[in-house]
Amino acid sequence: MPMQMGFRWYGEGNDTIPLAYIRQIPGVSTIVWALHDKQPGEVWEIDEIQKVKDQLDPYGFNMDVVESVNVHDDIKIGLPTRDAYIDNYIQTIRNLAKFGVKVICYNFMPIFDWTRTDLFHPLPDGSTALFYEKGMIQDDPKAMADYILSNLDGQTFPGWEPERMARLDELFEAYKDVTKEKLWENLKYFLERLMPVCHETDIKMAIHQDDPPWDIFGLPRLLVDEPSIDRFLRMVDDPFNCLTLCSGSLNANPENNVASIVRKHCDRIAFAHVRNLHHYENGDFTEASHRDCDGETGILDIVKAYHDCGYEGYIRPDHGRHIFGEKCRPGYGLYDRALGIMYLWGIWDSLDKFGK
Ligand code: CS2
Ligand code: MN
Repeated sequence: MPMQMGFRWYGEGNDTIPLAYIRQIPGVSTIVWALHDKQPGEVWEIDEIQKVKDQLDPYGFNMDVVESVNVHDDIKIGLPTRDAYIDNYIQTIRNLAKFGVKVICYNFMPIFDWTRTDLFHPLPDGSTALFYEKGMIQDDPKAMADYILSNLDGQTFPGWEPERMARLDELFEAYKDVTKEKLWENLKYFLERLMPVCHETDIKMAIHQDDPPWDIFGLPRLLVDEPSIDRFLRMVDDPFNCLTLCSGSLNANPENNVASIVRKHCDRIAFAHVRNLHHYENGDFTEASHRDCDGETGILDIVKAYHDCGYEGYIRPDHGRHIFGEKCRPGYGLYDRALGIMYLWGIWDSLDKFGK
């Protein structure tokens, strides 16, 4: 079996891209989905999941991969209330299992999900892409949140829920004693409670790396490089404790060699995100097309590593550029991600046919 191709879709009424179009991209079998109107910590109910299934079924897509079931801040902070939120998470896992879900992608970043300083940065070819200007992320998380929220046109943006962003002061206060070691402990506590349920339901927990892979606004970030990934997998050494290996998140630090991490931990990668970054000398970076030579992430080496390892897990193109005049949510348009998929298949099929 080859890798299983997925496409992230934000749901009916919350995504500009019709499922009918996604079906026309060759080789997509999985819709990577989520209930985007849920707050972290809430149980995903059966009837709500059923609604998504009913939307996907006519197109023949499976719903094997969820991205993401977000983790409540109380779990990350380690508050006494965490147990009730973990109970809810477990109930969500059990409900998802009824629909054949196999992989849950999540992250353990304090307060924010991925962070960029420009969501529509113009590129020389006339397209736009996500951009990270290192010098701009200094000390004003509020300005950052305002900027991101003002660019959403009423669409949801995971990790930047307006309800949470309105409580930023409170959240920063709550995290003030959460050191990096404390955060590791809280992650371990969370996963150790989940593992028995994962075995029982055959669902893998697949952590996404932190994006960018370094501390921001004084908040600790854990999954940032090969040693921290090693530590994570050893810490809860269980085949259901897996990775969503994100090439772009990791390669925001150009020292990270993603292909070598693939080779080392292929059996613990449940879900692969592939995207390409172009780095500037001052540490800024922009997201580029998936084609290897358009960035420095090493897309050819990464896909070859998956192929050599006989990867049979799920994969998806990650953020794309905004091209052909498309109006879409940042990073998640149809066209560039469809091109990305064809590029990934192109590499994969050539390796299949012509060998090493
Ligand atoms: C995205 C993330 O930054 C990325 O690469 O894929 O937003 C990802 O969806 C979440 O961090 C997963 O929980
Ligand atoms: Mn990713």
